[in-house]
Amino acid sequence: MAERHRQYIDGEWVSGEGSETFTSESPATGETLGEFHRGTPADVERAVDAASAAYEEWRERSRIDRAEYLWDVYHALKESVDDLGATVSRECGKEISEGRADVVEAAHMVEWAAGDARHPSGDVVPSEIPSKDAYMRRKPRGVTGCITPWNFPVAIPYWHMAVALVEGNTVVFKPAEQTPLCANVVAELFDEAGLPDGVFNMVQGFGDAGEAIVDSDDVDTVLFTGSAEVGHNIATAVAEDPGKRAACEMGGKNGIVVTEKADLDVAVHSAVMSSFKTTGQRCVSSERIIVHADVYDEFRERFVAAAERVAVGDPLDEDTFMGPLIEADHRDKVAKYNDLAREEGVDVLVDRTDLGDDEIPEGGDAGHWIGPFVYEADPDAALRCTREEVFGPHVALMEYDGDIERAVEIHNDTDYGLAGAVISEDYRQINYYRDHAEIGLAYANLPCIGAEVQLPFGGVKKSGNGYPSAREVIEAVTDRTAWTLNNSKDIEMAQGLSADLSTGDD
Ligand code: UN1
Repeated sequence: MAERHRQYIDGEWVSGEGSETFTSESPATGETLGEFHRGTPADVERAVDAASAAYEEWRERSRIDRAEYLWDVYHALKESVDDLGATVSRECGKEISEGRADVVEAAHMVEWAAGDARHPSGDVVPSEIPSKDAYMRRKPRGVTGCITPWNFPVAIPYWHMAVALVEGNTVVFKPAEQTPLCANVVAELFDEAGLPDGVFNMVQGFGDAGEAIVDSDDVDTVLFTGSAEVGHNIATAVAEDPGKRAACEMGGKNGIVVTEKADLDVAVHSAVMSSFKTTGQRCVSSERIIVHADVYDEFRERFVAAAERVAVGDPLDEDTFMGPLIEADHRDKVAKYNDLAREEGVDVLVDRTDLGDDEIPEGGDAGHWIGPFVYEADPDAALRCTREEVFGPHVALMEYDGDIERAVEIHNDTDYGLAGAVISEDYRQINYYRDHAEIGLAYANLPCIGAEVQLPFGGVKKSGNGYPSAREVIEAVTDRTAWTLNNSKDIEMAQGLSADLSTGDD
């Protein structure tokens, strides 16, 4: 019988308390990729205990020493771009260049965090008193729970964990249940780097394991990337405990504005990349393209032609643009949103909901595949299909008339605020968008996917309350301390406060 993959707790691979197992299956072919012990809340408790015990020693080390372990992880990631990239594609269905990019992005994040260890940390702050030195210094917060999604099964775990570890926190990692094989490699790389026991722990499981992390009194910080619903529940639960902190990065209903001054080659290319890469399953994917009336007909014709042509197929084939959706349940959800759009009265332009047999690779389960769905919607109609995140290749074209202010008004008419783009050759329009689009990641003349790790990553409104990447993770996993030192034998107070101890007797 094939080996069952285990939990990684306190430096050991352990089966865990429960007897249940689960499997990972390729969404493209249904092939079983591995069998895993299902972690329980009791396993989370053990992992949190191990992380708490390891914390005291880990936090006493220098940042530079802690980062040394991450350089090993970085080199291992760089060497495994092809192999691990193929595993990513097999397990989550992203086409192969995206599988490799996931590993490259992970390596970049680890490189950023390890390199940052030798950069200044904190601030030197002026004081009113010449003999006082004042600083902002950082302290690690303790045990960090990292709950990560399936769509970037290698990169996002490192977004969270590389920084948390360099800053002196210990970690309990709960990866998405859809991509346990990739998570297993993430854990193996930490194990091979020789991190001290208990500094990194992983519990493979489902929502009950994630909840146990969020509810644990000994977890100080929760970093979450995933759905708006789960992120909302985590933020609400953590808010009950003022000593605990959650940084949650959730979804979007991201828009691209194509103005009358757009270069339409750039517009069509950007829109296709933003809407169909990862089969629309990025939190930054675009489901709304807002196009000026003067260029609408030409844009529509070209975008529709591209959506008809997009190659759906085997994710391991270099010619594929879109692989399958992650799960049959998710395909049902996306197909239901396509039906909903029809019920809401939109004009459907491209409907590849049901692909032909020749488009589904041999052995592929039809229940996972879907092609582009493109429709025209009235921007003033307040439709559910143009407001709710679908997380699939489901795209509304919205025609507007008027100036950039009108375009941005439509763009911002959603509860979400993660990513977006403006396509225009006019710098005034671009600057207006930059200053007024209610989003955290804004692009001009580019797709709204493909962020680099050294930039902040996160949204506003319903898209999140945190920035779980690079420098911004430092804010989440550390506490700032004001540290003031007197270099004189005299005590001098700020604000002109008297330091005279006279009692009035003499
Ligand atoms: C996500 O979709 O959850 O900006 C993350 C991007 C990637 C990360 C996406 N660097 O497209």
